[in-house]
Amino acid sequence: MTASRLRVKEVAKGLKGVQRMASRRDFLTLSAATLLGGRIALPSSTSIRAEQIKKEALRKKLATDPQRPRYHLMPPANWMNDPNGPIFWKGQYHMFYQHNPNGAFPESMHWGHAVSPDLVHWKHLSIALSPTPGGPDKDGCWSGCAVVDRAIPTIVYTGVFPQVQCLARSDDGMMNWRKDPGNPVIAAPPQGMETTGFRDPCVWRERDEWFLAIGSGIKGESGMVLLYRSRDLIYWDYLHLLCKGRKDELLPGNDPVSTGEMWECPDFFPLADKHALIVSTLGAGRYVNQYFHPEIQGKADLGDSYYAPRSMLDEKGRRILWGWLREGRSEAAQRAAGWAGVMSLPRVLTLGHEGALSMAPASEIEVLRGRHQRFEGLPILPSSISPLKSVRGDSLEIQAEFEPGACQAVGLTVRSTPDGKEQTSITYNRTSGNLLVERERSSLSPDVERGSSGGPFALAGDETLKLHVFLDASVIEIFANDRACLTSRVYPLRPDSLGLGMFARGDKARLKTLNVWEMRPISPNRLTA
Ligand code: DQQ
Repeated sequence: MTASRLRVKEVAKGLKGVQRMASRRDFLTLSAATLLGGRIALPSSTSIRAEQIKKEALRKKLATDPQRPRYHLMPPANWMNDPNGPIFWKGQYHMFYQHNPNGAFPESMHWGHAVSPDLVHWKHLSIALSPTPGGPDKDGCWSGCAVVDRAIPTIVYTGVFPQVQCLARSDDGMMNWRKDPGNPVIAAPPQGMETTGFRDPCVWRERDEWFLAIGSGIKGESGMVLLYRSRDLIYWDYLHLLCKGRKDELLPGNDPVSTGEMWECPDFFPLADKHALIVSTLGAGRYVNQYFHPEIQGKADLGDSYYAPRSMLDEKGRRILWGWLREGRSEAAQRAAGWAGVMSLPRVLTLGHEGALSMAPASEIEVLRGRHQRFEGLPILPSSISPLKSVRGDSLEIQAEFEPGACQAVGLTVRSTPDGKEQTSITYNRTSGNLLVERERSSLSPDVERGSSGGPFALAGDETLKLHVFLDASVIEIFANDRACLTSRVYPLRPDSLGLGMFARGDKARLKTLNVWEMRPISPNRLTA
């Protein structure tokens, strides 16, 4: 066991340590003023006005952008990626996230902050963390977690560059955050280790000690998670590897996913009588003497949009997982849109069949259900689409159960124009044993990801196919038979891409039941809060 006391005690002078609600721009202005020996250099009223006009124009554009979801959380504008430090505290759900408030591109990471009483409706709060010029996070406040230490909410995050671990605390109910003057609290990976990365701390408590798991890896080998221990969140001892991947490991079903050379955003927690570790792959296993032994591995989401998930425990004892839904269109399109990145719906984790992780949408979302329609016992003829003509919408919750019979594939078409020029299929392909979102015709735009996205999924014997689908503008989140999730992004251009239908290929199938609800937005516009 290597002991490394890594805290840098040196306290830098000047501005380091306090970082709060001021925007990065205000903060830079304040820094400049301080450096100018107390003379305050304020931006001119003309430039403030120009900035306000620009912001107002962006708000207006975003409020009516048909690609912006209406019931998923996202920042009011600009870039977002990983969920950070989700935490239930004093009756409210707090969500932080990687955020660039200066544009719809990943640069100069801040921690955005939103709060919710019910997991569904959100209020945006001031930015929690911004890079401190000259500080260990001068190039960005990267991902991490939030814990409560002796009643004080504390963020543990990665400062860059180089990648180091930092602390920030709040004394006023998570409104303002002060950085620890001794940051970084962990200044480098364990001595002698040549890592591919050293970031995204996940902290938990066991009796009177804190543990910290950090994402890392070895070049040419595998991803790994390093384990540290501390009594006070400040002085950390490196213990050992909590878990390490195996080179070119395949997931069950021979899914050709290498576990990679770097594991980002480890999320480690107890679940029923097991522990779970979520990195870029996911699994459950035993946690014995601070070592994690995976028993089952799989993908948190079969699609290509869901990434960097983080979980929280709420007051009901539920383990709730959030993920970043990345965009599926070009960087230029994202910049032009003025926003990028969406938070997934909250997913409640349980241990399912044979100890595999099972995810279900939190029941709180049902509060958004509006007009309801139900269909029952409909035959689905092969090789054509049977539209459900009375249903239209890009903001829907759908629960469908199919009897596949002898067909090769069965599923739903969503976001279809009446002429089918734009349409997306959600397909269970029995022949290939996959669940897919087929996006060949999702959008007339040349600037979007096409092709199928999905992965291995098989029904047992005469099991029915149960699809629970959430459509929200450019977001599609699918939960299948309580054991698979598939998230995708689509960007239909035509305003009439609102149709819902069903299809079977190879032979007929049958729709047992379909319930569909129009979903209410969580804010009067598309600005989330
Ligand atoms: N995003 C963060 C990193 C993390 C990555 C930077 C995962 O901390 O490893 O925005 O998406």
